[in-house]
Amino acid sequence: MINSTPEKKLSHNEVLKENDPILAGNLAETLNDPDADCFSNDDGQFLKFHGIYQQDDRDLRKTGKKYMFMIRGRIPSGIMKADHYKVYDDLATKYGNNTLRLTSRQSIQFHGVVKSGLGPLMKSINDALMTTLAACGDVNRNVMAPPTPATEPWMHQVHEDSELLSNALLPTTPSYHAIWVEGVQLNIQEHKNHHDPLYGKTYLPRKFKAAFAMPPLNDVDLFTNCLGFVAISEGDKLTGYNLTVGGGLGMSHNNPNTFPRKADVIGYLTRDQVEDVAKSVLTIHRDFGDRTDRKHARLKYVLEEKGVAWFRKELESRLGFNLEDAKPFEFSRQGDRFGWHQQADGNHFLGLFVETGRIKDTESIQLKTAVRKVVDTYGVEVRLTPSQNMLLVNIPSDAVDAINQIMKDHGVPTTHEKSPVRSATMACPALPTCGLALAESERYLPGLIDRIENQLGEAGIPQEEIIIRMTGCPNGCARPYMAELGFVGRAPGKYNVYVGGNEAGTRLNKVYLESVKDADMDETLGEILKRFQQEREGDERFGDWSARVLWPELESAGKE
Ligand code: SRM
Ligand code: SF4
Repeated sequence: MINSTPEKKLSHNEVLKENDPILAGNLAETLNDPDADCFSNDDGQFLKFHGIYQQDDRDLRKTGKKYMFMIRGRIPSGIMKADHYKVYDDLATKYGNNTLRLTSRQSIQFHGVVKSGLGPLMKSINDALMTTLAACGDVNRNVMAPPTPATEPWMHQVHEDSELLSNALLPTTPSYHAIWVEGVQLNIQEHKNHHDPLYGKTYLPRKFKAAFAMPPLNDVDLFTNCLGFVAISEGDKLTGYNLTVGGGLGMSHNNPNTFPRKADVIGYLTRDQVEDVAKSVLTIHRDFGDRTDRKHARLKYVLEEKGVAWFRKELESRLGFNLEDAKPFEFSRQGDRFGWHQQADGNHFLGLFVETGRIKDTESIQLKTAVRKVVDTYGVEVRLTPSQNMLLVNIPSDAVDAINQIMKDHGVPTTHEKSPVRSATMACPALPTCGLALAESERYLPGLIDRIENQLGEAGIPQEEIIIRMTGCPNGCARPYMAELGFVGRAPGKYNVYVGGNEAGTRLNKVYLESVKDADMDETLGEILKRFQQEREGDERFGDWSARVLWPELESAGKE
């Protein structure tokens, strides 16, 4: 079923998929052409399904387009064996810009890869038995799950379910292997009738995102996902999951048909039902999502327009069984644990704050080299967090001192008590790589945090933690709409300021000020933070104070 009407035409991407259901385009042909520095626009759409974005360096646009590629891995739950991390690290140095970009969905992106490096990089990832398939595109993306070694003895079962889901929702196109491993251009005509058992011929109307969470921790921002599983346990046993459906954050400025939406809780299922339920939710998106308008094509709009009761009925009729009602659960916090902690099995893990998710070496901090040294020497497992940070896990007690020394030698802090506000930040990449950026984000936020640290100091609350997130446009890649204080780019040097998200990640924030200029940022934020210090009740958090005090002010000013 394709959702178009005589009045509304299918979007161009739908036509592309219909005509080339194996998503091969002319990719291999262009890849093998040494004179081509880029792919056609249509092939750019197919590339996404293979985990690749064609970009150009926006800093250099004035002197002509310099094409380069962003490649995103598929790393379920953000868990990486030491050997896999080493491959990423090597490839970033050899073919990328010598940085690894940890993403807000527990993956890694390479940036700045030129076309001659694309083929070798992709082959190396596959040779190491990893993949980038479906890291982007109209398919299920990287599946998230809590990465922090916890005390619950059943955590590994959540990771097993996350991996199972990641594999079960992969598309079956033969073109990925043909292009990136064999370098062969498949004949599209011969595969015109390819019909993926799950995705059909035309895949989903838009991207689809899934996550697992373990209450009371909501480190994955569960309610921002299309599909969510909330682990429910009894005693020492994981019994099943509550199902959440219909979250998503992307919106466009001045387009009221687009908005961030929190997922609804639908019901409860047992562990053995995860795959069936996930596939049925996904096919509801496939069959009912809007294929005429890509800005209105996410599953969240189906939920918003058809309602939860309709959705549950449709889901149960596809499943052939009824879900139980959802079990009680509560989220109370999000974020990562930094520094050294003991795991339930007696080993240790080290949580490292990675500013804006960028693993790199600078003069003062050689994070890339330090992590690599630890991974090389101790073979530790690397876990990526949904807040763009990194955990080194399963470290025996007798390696702790030596690892501390390696970190110290490279200027990498292993405690983050100095600035709680900095440790709770996220920024999307934005300029110069992202083609959609309206303003800076990754390059701007660290400096803004310096200024916010000063403001907090002046307000007499230097140790205050405020969850701050910034994006260079309203698509919401660093989930700014769940932050206590969010900044969303409107134009170069101008940001909308959002307030009122909460620590549990269960409340969307609201726009408080529009188009605040960089030059006015200190005064604006200074005033808000001063008021917060004066008006907060007890140890009320910034987000809760904003929702209690600033939201009603917005309402009475008629700004809602
Ligand atoms: Fe995103 C598009 C980066 C998580 C909503 N996102 C993009 C692109 C690919 C730009 C483009 O389409 O040309 C960005 C690449 C920039 C670059 O140079 O690297 C981009 N998104 C990212 C990452 C790397 C941000 C980060 O700081 O880590 C995240 C990669 C996650 C991953 O590993 O898979 C990333 N993007 C998100 C999230 C957060 C999440 O999923 O938890 C969201 C909001 C949640 C949601 O999906 O609703 C998000 N990205 C978008 C959207 C808006 C989609 C919509 O519903 O309208 C776009 C635009 C689009 O798809 O057309 C987008
Ligand atoms: Fe690009 Fe916008 Fe996503 Fe930032 S939020 S990475 S600017 S699409």
